[in-house]
Amino acid sequence: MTASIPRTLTRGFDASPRPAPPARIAHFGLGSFHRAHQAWFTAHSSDAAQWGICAFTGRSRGIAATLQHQDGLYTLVERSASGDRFELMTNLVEIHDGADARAVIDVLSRPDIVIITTTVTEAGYRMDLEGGLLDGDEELDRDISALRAATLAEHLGAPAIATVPGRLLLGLEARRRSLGGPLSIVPCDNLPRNGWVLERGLHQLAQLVSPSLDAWIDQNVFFASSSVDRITPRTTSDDLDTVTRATGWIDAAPVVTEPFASWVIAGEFPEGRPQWESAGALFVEDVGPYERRKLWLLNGAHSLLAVLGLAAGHRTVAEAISDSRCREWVLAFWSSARHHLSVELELDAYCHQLLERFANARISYELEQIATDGVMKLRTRVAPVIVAELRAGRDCPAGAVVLSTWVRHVRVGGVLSDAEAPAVISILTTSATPVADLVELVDPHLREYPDFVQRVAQLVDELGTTAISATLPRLPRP
Ligand code: CS2
Repeated sequence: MTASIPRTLTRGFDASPRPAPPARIAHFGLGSFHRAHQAWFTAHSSDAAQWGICAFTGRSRGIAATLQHQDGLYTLVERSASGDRFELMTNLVEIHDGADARAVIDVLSRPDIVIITTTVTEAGYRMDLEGGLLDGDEELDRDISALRAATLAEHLGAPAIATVPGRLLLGLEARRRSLGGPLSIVPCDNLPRNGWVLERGLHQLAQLVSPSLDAWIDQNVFFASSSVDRITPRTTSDDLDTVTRATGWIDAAPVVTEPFASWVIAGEFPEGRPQWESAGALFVEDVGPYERRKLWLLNGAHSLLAVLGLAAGHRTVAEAISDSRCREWVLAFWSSARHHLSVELELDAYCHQLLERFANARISYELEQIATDGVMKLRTRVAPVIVAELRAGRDCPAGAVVLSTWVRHVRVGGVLSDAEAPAVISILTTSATPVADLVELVDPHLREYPDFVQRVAQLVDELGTTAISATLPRLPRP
């Protein structure tokens, strides 16, 4: 008897019928998180057969060719502390390079496409937390000029557009011209008030590009806000082998994720949407309380572990949370955050579950991955807790420790991959008061609390330039 040779995934790779659902959702930012989260919720909705996804790549463009080769099919590996579950995902029906302007125009012109989702990282929106477009963003400025020219022309052509807001605007102009009708946009990044921010930012951009497009967006585009959650590490080559061994097929692009998944959404979908609630999504009037709980407790702890854990020589979240020093600081940060979170949201159970999720050592979630874009992440996940505590007349020791360790890191260890690295470098090379300026870069509100800034500066001095694993501060004992 000969063992059967594993075959590469395609819709017809074995005898099972795998019809592609009709394309009705466009997604920007085809990374692992999208495939573990929004695609999973859509695939598990009761009307999944009606909702196919056309996805555009973001920063990792190579994935387009790989997934096209597999007809959009991929394996989702749900990795719990005790084992793996394998699911074949079939609802990605078109994959495009995000830089392909003709594809953006074509997809968004189709009236059947009624929802856009985005996972483009917090920095990818090129907006501040009030939805203001970033000053001096050269790529965005080039996109504005290209979009102005394109919207004035009789045919849109295929302008080279580099930024996500620029691509969204190009697609919306195409839709306006094609009379494609209204649609809803659901941002799915860890940005506070993400729908509101994107709405304001896109309107500003549209005003600079074409006032009539801006008016059309006002009438036809519905912005939802959403809080997303599923810890999804980078796929490794071992994961590819694991999939083949367990399933008998070859998948060049599987996604590994934890069993937990949550999606809280507020918004209008006048042209319909998948029954995401049948897959466990929660529809609410106001995402705010859920968003703060998730951003501060999960993401705040993640960023804290990234800063302190890397300093202590750890590689993954599971390693860092098992270090009692890191764990104590997480608990201290949570105590501060919980003063400002709704008690109705079962915070004890939520934190307990988080500790279990973080401790799942079979999920190898790299601290370096979380440390990316640290300035924006500290601003949205950690600084609001510090500011809220200081405003309430309380201290936030965990906040001071994480900021000082981060400052020490960028001064001594170099800036990690960060969209705001130019601002950090400028402070480091020109400022007479670098600690205060770095703290202020993270959150200008902290300027109002000189004693706190002074304490961060003092901690930075104490940390010095020695290897931190030896000096990572301990939580003071009462
Ligand atoms: C993480 C998040 O990398 C990071 O910044 O904190 O990606 C986190 O894993 C997800 O938000 C979990 O839902």
